[in-house]
Amino acid sequence: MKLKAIKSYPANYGGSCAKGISQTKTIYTNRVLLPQKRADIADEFSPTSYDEALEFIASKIKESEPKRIGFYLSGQMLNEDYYVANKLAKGFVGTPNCDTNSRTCMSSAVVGYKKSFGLDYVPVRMEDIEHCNLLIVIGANPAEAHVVFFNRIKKAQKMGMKVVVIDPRFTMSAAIADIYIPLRVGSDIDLLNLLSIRLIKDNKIDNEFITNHTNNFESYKESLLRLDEKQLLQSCQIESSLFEEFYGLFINSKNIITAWAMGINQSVQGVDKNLAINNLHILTGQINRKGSGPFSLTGQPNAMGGREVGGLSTTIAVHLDYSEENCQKVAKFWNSSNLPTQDGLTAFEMIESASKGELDILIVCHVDPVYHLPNRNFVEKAFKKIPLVVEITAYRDSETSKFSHIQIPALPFGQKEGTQTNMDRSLTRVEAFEDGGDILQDWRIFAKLGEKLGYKEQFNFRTTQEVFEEYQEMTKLSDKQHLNIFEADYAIIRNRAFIWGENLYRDNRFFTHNQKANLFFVENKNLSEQTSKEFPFTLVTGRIRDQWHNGSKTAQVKSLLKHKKLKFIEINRDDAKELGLKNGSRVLVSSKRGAIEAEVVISNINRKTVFIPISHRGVNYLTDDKLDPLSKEPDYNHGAVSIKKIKYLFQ
Ligand SMILES: Nc1nc2c(c(=O)[nH]1)N[C@H]1C(S)=C(S)[C@@H](COP(=O)(O)OP(=O)(O)OC[C@H]3O[C@@H](n4cnc5c(=O)[nH]c(N)nc54)[C@H](O)[C@@H]3O)O[C@H]1N2
Ligand SMILES: Nc1nc2c(c(=O)[nH]1)N[C@H]1C(S)=C(S)[C@@H](COP(=O)(O)OP(=O)(O)OC[C@H]3O[C@@H](n4cnc5c(=O)[nH]c(N)nc54)[C@H](O)[C@@H]3O)O[C@H]1N2
Ligand SMILES: [Mo]
Repeated sequence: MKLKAIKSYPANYGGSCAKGISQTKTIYTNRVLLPQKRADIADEFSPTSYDEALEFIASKIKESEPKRIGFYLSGQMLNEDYYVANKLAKGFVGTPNCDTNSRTCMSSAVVGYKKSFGLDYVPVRMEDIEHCNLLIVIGANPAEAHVVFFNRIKKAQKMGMKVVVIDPRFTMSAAIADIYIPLRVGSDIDLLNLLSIRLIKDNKIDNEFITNHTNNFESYKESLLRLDEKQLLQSCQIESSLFEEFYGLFINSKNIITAWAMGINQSVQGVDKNLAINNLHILTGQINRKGSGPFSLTGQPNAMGGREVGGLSTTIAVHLDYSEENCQKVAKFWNSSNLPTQDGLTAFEMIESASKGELDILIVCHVDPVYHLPNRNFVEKAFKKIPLVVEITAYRDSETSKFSHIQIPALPFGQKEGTQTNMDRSLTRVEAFEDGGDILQDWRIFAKLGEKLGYKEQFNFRTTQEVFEEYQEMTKLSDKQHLNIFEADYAIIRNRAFIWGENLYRDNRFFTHNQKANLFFVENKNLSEQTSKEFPFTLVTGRIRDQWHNGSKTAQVKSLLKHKKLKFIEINRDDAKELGLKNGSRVLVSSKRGAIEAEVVISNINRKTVFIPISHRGVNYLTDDKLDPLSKEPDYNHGAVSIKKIKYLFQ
């Protein structure tokens, strides 16, 4: 089958990466096609039916109590799938423990935006890049992780936009940078604070914006100016001339966008790092104008939609926090008397709770937590303590499938339909271009489970469009009606994206208590695991261009395996020399928590820093499970590891 690009379609304008194009192949390979069950994870699975499996799950839910039940959802689910799952979990099973892998992804950005501007709202669109003079890419590698957007970056650069890349690794994105800053891993707050100090001292800030639209400037400034500029620079381990070059470019650029992703968010100080970025834009008034603003690059296809639907355990639904008033509104809307009243456990907290034997049932949908959560040895032990693990998935061989008791097949991309929101608030349609036979789409599985629990009427949707329309109606409950998804039209977005929340911060009025943006003083506390004699390297993890996470789809496609190996470790040339390593050497990488093997790739990464891609399914045996105290996002990057050459007997 051939796919044809629609060049006029907004968001990607007909562009796709190699992974996207390969979707026509991955629809058929490696699929789970039958519901399966087993009593013990040591047993083989045996076939069952949707009805039998869902009846069994419903009976177990009735035997348990809401707080002992968890739902683990995904930023890759479509809005309709998310909506029905969230409605079932929070509205009718009555558990607040319904979270998503977006917790491991951009929850630090969510909290950062809310603290600075009062709302989980991305105030930049992709098209802004065409009006931008300076793009700062910090802790992100769009050349491999946002391939289509990266093409737009390159185009804008040709038109005169400058690009600064700040990353301890010399990435494919760094390769096109006008200025590349190889800062010490984990020192971003120091660099951003240094920049803010200089802007204030040289009066290169936007005084009008600060006076009229900003809170806390005086106290922020007082704390900030107590920091020592020299020490900050030293902490970043960069030359002062390089900083000056960056600073010069910054103050001479009219419109500035800062774009960031996992090198910032995935940190024990992920929220603080986000605040440091937001501060910079508040100080300089670089927000709410074309071509400027703090731009969190969202990772998964529908991580934004998940936030809007309310899939995180810190919201009930549609951007609504757990206040008494909101709970009443939602209970009335869903006609439910079973709603939880406060935040539930976040992703990793559910696993911590399982490790104490406090979880009876975990329903996992479109996500592979055993693979993707940090400190995997701990995670595996916790999973073994959950009496019933249900995995709803489209593909075989996830790491979680090794720990699940029931596996339920779902229709994959290409056979399902619905809507999703991309990183710049464009709501688009996903079409089924193949018939999926008897397999059910994710939302139908949750709706069927709802029926089995006795809520036939509340889950009586006939089509995906009906689900969408109920969700739309619910977005009217959002504060100040800012989430205007209710204005979209399911048929129209087939050809034209709907952009929600355009110009929400009109006239620089934010969604805080007094409509002003908040400055927060933040400081680098170096809270990540520190290197030691035994573990002298800092581990950074991330993506490669042609593989998608655990590779259940992409690692099946031969042409996608050509770009980079799946299980490599990047190491600095001089470090490699000291350890006697060459390209292709095999090494054992160990942390306090576990060990894995990998193949050496020598690169221009900073010294004493190594990188392992998450296409290496074992990467999280190494990673640290420290969490940011507010966003609860894990500190995946920045654990300490050792590297030992593996000597084969017959080498
Ligand atoms: N090909 C491909 N693309 C994807 C995905 C995929 O699996 N494959 N996944 C999607 C998802 S879910 C996500 S979340 C996004 C992620 O998108 P990105 O975050 O852009 O991708 P990562 O490779 O995780 O890049 C993080 C970068 O942060 C750098 N970094 C690490 N520590 C630090 C630090 O302390 N400071 C700074 N400044 N930089 C640091 C790393 O070296 C790395 O280059 O990608 C999305 N796109
Ligand atoms: N060390 C380290 N760990 C990380 C990260 C990192 O940078 N470093 N990044 C974190 C981030 S940002 C993310 S987003 C996560 C990603 O981690 P995950 O989201 O767990 O990874 P995926 O491989 O995308 O898992 C999706 C699962 O859904 C299945 N699936 C595919 N299509 C469908 C469908 O239509 N329906 C259903 N029900 N299932 C389907 C796939 O087969 C797969 O098993 O990893 C996190 N973990
Ligand atoms: Mo992500």
